[in-house]
Amino acid sequence: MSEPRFVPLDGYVEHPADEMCRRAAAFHAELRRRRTVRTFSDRPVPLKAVVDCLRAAGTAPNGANLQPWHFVVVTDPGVKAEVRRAAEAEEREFYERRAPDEWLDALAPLGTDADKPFLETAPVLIGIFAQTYGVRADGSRVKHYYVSESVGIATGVLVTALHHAGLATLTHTPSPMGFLNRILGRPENERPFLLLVVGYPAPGTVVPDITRKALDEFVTFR
Ligand code: IYR
Repeated sequence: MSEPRFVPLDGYVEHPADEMCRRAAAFHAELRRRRTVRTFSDRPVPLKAVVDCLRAAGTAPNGANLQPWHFVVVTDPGVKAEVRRAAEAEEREFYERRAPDEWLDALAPLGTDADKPFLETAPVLIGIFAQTYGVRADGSRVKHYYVSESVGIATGVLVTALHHAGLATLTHTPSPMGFLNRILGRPENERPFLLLVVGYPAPGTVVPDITRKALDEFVTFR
């Protein structure tokens, strides 16, 4: 067992209360502008910005600091086409057979269907994988903890960072998405968590006319 080692906390910045409130309100104002889009421009994005957003995602709090995630950045048109083909095959099954009516009813306001042209149009896809366990150099397994929580938080940071940088995202979850391991060459200890579509919205993009819950509908103070 290794001994803990400590260093001074040097990155923390305290803001006076009024500045704290101003920053919190400004951050909310920025985040409430974020909308999931399903029509993307084919304009390339600065990969350097995406890379820094991935660095931000990699700072997420996580189980035992084992950082149980892996991100695959896809820009190759051939790979994107392969992902689209496989995703649309699963999605056709979902929409035509697998999805219960209640699920289809819940999705109706979003206007989604089995066609996923954005998987080829958008300049960047990020395959996000959750490492259900780690593998040491000698092939033995390392137990991972709170994997879904960890990868979920990292994904939230990534979506937020990309929005902050001025990029649009779509959290796409073809189900099942085991095909991502094959196409993106990831090992069997990694479970596909989400496919993040990244780019600029297509000119004239429209989004569903839906609302968010009011604060008192999702927060309780005691
Ligand atoms: N994976 C399908 C269906 C879908 C499911 C949920 I829950 C959504 O919020 C949106 C879509 C698709 O991507 O179309």
